[in-house]
Amino acid sequence: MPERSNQTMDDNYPLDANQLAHYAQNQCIKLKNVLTEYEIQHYNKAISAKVDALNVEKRPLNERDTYGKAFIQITNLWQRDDAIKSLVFSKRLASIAAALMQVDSVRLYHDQALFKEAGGGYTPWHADQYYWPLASDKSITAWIPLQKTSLEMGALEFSAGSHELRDGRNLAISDDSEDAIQRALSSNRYRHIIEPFDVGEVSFHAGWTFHRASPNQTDQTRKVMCIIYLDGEMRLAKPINEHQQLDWDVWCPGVQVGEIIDSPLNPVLFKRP
Ligand SMILES: O=C(O)CCC(=O)C(=O)O
Repeated sequence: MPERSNQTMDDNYPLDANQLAHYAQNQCIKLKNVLTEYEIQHYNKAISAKVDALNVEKRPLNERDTYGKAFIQITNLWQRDDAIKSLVFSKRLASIAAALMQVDSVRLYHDQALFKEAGGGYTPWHADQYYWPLASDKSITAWIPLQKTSLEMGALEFSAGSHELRDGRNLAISDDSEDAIQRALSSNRYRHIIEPFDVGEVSFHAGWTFHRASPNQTDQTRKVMCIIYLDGEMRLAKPINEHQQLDWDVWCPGVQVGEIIDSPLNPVLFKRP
């Protein structure tokens, strides 16, 4: 698949000391040229076809709640398409996740396509780990736009260093989380990173880093693929809300509280040699 015969999805994307230090401090980073234009086009086609085939949301935007307006969400596409699996299982991306988290191995938690439709609503401020029954903070999401993504389209925004903030961690994605977290972030003066994404640029953010996106004010769908990785040694924590219980049932089948999350849905995708 890769454009040049000497390039594979398992090749290395080296990170320098500044990038590692940036992530350690801010728990979010944007990296350019992680994928080539050719690779993005290839995965855009494969992922768009699956999202079209699997999407059951037919209501007009004005009949949906804030979460429903924010994006169409289709999960674990790797199980349904081998081309998409080559992206989700790629060592190029998984090795970046391991390097940023400073762990020896990473597992898959799950993947998801997040398509913000033309005219789609904003994604309220939130932290992902509210939804996840995890025993440590060593989780990370690769947010992979499948086109050049302007601010008007709903590029992902981060509050750098906000993983330290406890306020707002207990809020589900909603208009209330947007308001309450915005207030908490402003009074703590974290840097708000709002930048467009080039083709091939990918961001990585930690499970407790607050993030949001603006509405899609263009006439094109903002297509994004996300891959969520866990430290290979991550253990299951006792759920503290109904979302975490659901995630346990769906993404960690058969794993007991306190055990390493190594169900068949959570393969190790990268291990340091
Ligand atoms: O794509 C979006 O609008 C939100 C993405 C997000 O919340 C995430 O990747 O954790």
